[in-house]
Amino acid sequence: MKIKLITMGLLLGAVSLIASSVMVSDAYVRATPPNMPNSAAFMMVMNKSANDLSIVSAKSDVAKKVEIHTHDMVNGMMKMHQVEKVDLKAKSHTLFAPGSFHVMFLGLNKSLKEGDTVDFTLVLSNKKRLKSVLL
Ligand SMILES: [Cu+2]
Repeated sequence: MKIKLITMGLLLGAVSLIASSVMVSDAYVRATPPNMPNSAAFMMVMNKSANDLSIVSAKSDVAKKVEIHTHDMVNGMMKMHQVEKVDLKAKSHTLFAPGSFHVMFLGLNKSLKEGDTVDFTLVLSNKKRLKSVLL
């Protein structure tokens, strides 16, 4: 079902990994045709703890720059822009999805094919790191 939402590219697969009380599930990255410089990762992030947290940055070797983005409606058009953080309210989940929050990979070091492995790290406000591996 998710694949149908993606205009270009395919699901690379999904794995979830855990760092303490925050969990990532259903993570996937857009596959890219050759010469496509950018891609994005989407996922569900669950904060199972009793504390409000936030994601403050993301890191990966797959691209020169990794940013956290969201989309807003500007003059009737969806535009994406970088955000400083994504709040993860206590005992709730936050969706990274097309048209909303996403981890943006800018300047890919290679094109991403279905079946590739992409790993990236989300840095939380409590200094903990969530390592996600997309297969
Ligand atoms: Cu973006």
